[in-house]
Parts: sequence; structure tokens; C-alpha cells
Amino acid sequence: MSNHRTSRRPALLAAAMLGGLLLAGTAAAQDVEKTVAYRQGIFKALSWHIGPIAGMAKGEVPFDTASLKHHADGMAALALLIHEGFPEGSGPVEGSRAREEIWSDPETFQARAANLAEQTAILAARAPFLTQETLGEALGAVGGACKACHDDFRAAN
Ligand code: ASC
Repeated sequence: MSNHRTSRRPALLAAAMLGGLLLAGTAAAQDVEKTVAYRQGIFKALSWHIGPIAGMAKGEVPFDTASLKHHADGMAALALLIHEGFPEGSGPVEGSRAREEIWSDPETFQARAANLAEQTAILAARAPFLTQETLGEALGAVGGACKACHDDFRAAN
């Protein structure tokens, strides 16, 4: 009986190890899913806040300094959160446009994210002094920072 038990040990051990690997794989997949949701949430929120600013610049939304300041502050805060949304192993992955270059050239990618943080901070600082006439040029610097990163690090679709 004890021999019988002993002989089953390797099989039980293998089953336990396989179970552990499967659980680890599931945990890793859940981590990636959470990370993708985190970063996509930031970009959706950035889009939420740039919308009214772009509307004001185009004259489609009434110009309002308090609203401009609020939305520019929102963008500046969000931009500071991008850098931790792309840890090693979190892409490329299905359902995400984040390109492989983010992980093969993280320094350039992080510099682009830092540039967005800088440009949005500048817009937020200028917001109280901007007018409908000067907003377009000020927002252009932020749009340029968005585009510079999208061009190299975001897939077309
Ligand atoms: C937006 C938006 C972007 C940027 C980018 C600027 O309004 O959703 O991703 O501006 O188009 O070039």
C-alpha cells in the first residue's frame, strides 16, 4: 500500500505542477488584460478631455476659460499615468493597437510619453491666458505630441 502510494507521487507532482503552470498562465493573461484596460482607459479619458478643447479651438464649442483649464488639467494629469501602462510582457496582444516597437524601443516610447506630459502641462499652464484665437496654436503642440507617438507606436487599426 505504501509502495503503491509512493509510485503515484511523480504523477501527482506532475499534475500539481501542470495545474500551477495553468493557474500562472491564467493569472498572467488576467494581468495583461487588466493592464490593457488600464492604458486604454487613460487614452479614452485623454480623448474625453481633448474633445471640448478641440471644439473650442474650432469654434464649435463656446470658448470658456474655466472649462479649458479643467480639460487641460485633466489631460496633464492623465499624461503622467501613461508610462506605467506598458510593462514588459503586456503586448503586443490581440485587441490592442500597441505595437511591438513599444517593447523593443522602450526608451523612445517613454520619451514620447514624457513629451505628451510636458506639452499638456504647458497647455494647462497657458490655459488661463489663452483666447479662442490663440488656442489652436497652443493645442497644436499637444496634437503633435499625440501624433508623434501614434505614428511610430500605434498600429493603424
Ligand atoms: C485627438 C485624438 C488624438 C489626437 C491626434 C493628434 O483628438 O483623439 O489621438 O488628437 O489625432 O494628432
